Amino acid sequence: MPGSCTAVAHPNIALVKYWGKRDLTANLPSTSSVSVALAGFHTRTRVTWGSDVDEVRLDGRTVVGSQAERVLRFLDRIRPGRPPCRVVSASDFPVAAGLASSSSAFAALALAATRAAGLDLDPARISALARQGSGSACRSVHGGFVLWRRGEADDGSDSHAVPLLGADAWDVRIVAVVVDAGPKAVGSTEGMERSRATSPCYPAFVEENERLATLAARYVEARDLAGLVEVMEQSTLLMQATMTTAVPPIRFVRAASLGVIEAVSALREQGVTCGWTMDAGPNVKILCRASDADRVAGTLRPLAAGVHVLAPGGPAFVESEPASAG
Ligand code: 2P0
Repeated sequence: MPGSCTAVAHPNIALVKYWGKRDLTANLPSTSSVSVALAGFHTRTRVTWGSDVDEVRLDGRTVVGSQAERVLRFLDRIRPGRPPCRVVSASDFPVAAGLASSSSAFAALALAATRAAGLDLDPARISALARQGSGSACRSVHGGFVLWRRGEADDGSDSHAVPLLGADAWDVRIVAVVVDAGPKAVGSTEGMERSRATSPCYPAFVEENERLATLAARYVEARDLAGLVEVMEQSTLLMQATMTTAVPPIRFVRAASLGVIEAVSALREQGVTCGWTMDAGPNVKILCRASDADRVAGTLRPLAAGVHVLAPGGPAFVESEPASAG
């Protein structure tokens, strides 16, 4: 059954954070999280199942070593003893956008690889599979606003994302403010494990973040922006508390990040419903109404190296049906 398939996925950003794992190999999270997919940015991945040799090309270059191994090990999970595969993947969003590409990368890979292998899995199964490549990728299988339930099962079968609200169902925007496009000092996987293992704040984060995820899902379904941004900021601050009290500490916030956060507070005092979040880096993302996005972006542009205004994006999709590779 050799075949190939191309799939496309959007990256997502967390509104309530995934930070810490209860199982390191399967990427089972300590808490549930909530996210929104970002339209306008895509990862497009073609998988050919049954090529001459294993080959992984990312953004126009053949990769080897740990980068290739991470992709190939993922394919091994789909079918142990698989034939050699060719994976060609490219993302169209600039590194300077300050957004993690692993969420869209493993969502597109999970969809393309299963279809190319002749499997037609439901979105929950594809989401659970994508999670094993990179945790946040399970959320990029669905579009719009998404809840990733932490799940209880040891095998991770109930730890996958579920859709809350479609991309077109709520007219909001994400304003991504780039203050520094440089590489991360500490990767997410290492940062969350160090926080879990050494921060005295970590147990409080886990307890409170689970409550915030439930609350955020309700605010999304009610389209309550004021409630959602309050919860989003609280989850971000709790995550940062675990980072800054880890041993040794992890500090992503820069002076420029704080300048953006203060400007967001000032906008709110002027009556604009909006809130900020940050992830494992110095850049700041603001959630606001579509009708306020130009004002928010215009206010923050002088403080930033770059500003992107993004609408909620749709689910991962297959671009071409599986075709026989001969
Ligand atoms: C999130 N982050 O919820 C959180 C908030 C970063 C900060 O998911 O180890 O690349 O591959 O499961 O998904 C980034 O971590 O980590 C992330 P792995 P991933 O979006």
